[in-house]
Amino acid sequence: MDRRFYITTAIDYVNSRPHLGHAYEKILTDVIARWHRLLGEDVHFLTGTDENAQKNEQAAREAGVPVRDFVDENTEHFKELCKLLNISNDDFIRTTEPRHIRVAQDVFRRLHENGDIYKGVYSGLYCGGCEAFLTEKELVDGKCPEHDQPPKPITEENYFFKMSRYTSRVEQLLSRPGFVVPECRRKEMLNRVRSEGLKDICVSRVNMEWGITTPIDREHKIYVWIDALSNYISALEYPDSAMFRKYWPADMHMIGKGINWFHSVIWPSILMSAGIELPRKIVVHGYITVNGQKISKSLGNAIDPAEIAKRYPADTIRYQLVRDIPFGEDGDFSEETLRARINGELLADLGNLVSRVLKLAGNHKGRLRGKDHLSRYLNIKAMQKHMENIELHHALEELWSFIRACNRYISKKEPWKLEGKELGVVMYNLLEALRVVSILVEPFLPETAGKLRKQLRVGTGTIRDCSFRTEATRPGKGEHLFQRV
Ligand code: ME8
Repeated sequence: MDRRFYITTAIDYVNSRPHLGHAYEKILTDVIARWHRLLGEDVHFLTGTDENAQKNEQAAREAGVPVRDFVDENTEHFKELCKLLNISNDDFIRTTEPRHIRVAQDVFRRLHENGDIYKGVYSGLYCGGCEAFLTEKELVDGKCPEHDQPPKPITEENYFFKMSRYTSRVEQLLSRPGFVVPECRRKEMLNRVRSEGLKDICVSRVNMEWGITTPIDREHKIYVWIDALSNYISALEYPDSAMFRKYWPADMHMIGKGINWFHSVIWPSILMSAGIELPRKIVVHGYITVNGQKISKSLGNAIDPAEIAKRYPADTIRYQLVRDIPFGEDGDFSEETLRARINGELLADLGNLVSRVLKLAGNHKGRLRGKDHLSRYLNIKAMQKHMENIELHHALEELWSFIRACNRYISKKEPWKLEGKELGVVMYNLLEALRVVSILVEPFLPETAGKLRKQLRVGTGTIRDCSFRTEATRPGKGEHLFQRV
């Protein structure tokens, strides 16, 4: 295979079960991963869990469960979520795995060997939600704006990473359009680097039982963000595996907007110090909100995606989240909108089209051939462009405009009034259209795509199979793709 494509999600804290925001990030990443498989690329898709955080330990204590059992149990829920939503990840990394611990320590050792680690006393405000020290400037009314909680003052003797050394290189990196998308997120980071520069950061913590011990001092644990970020290379068995050589640098790190600084500034600095190539792109999505408020465990308004997935097919949840939230923006989730999408675009546009076409096709025994104008309504190039720009909602709209064109074509041709060769031509165009839809819809609605292929009696395809062939395959029986809700 010619091109390889490595894409990752953030790894989730396991202080509680997953919420809809976690589901959203995995769905977005899955759509892109599946799209690149359609393009014929050799895709590696990584997700996983961030298990060494202090807040996981705290949550376990509060629950009265040994930390290891607690993180084991919650991790299962994250793995389960991936299955429920048909997430096609190739690997799932847990930061408590030996393969990760080894690499996190190796990265820390490299920073040290490069002369970028020194000991100092840190006095600052720590937000347990962010697992990060905050500056006074970042607070709103004395509270962390992400978690709506006041940070705790901490004074500790820690190891520091000389991130200040990388200010100009990181500024250069952020000056490159496309390194962070959307563009506004890149500018946000660039402006912050230009106004504040990079400060040295604390990369170890003392008096902690849970976490990865630093390779240079047994009393210290590696600061959880340094540990967590290295998952992107530990899962490839950095430094000298075939996997690492093949897939690194990552093509995309998909993350939520609250952790952009860690990915666009801190992660590149670490990689620069350790002498590792930089990722190609940081892709930043917005937040799922409920009544306009970010959902999170600490705000107590979390929606359990597993519970939603029990009541609605995974494909419909995927569709609603991708379709209704312009990529990069925040978007509200409500079951009402979900139901409207199911009854509307999914059932009325796609479901209806498929059942009409298959029913009509049953009445025609002759040949299925004779191209007319229908394929002109399909603009794959536009779809491809939108996917390249990570405007997933536009790509989906483009595909749906073709689906609607097919419905209009039926109304106009009135195939129920046709027979013989004429009917064969109309059915050929509709069946070929559906076959192409079954390919292009796969990244968004993988289960529906499978059902469609089965009804059409066609196999899986790639983008190369999206032009109309000379003759359509005779389909099987139609079944409903979606149920009205
Ligand atoms: O930040 N809507 O973990 P996390 C959409 N362990 N996305 C959301 C969201 C919401 N309401 N809330 C959170 C961490 N996210 C770290 C990451 S990566 C080396 C370490 C996103 O469980 C969030 O922005 O708090 C992040 O991308 C992911 O979910 C995991 O969040």
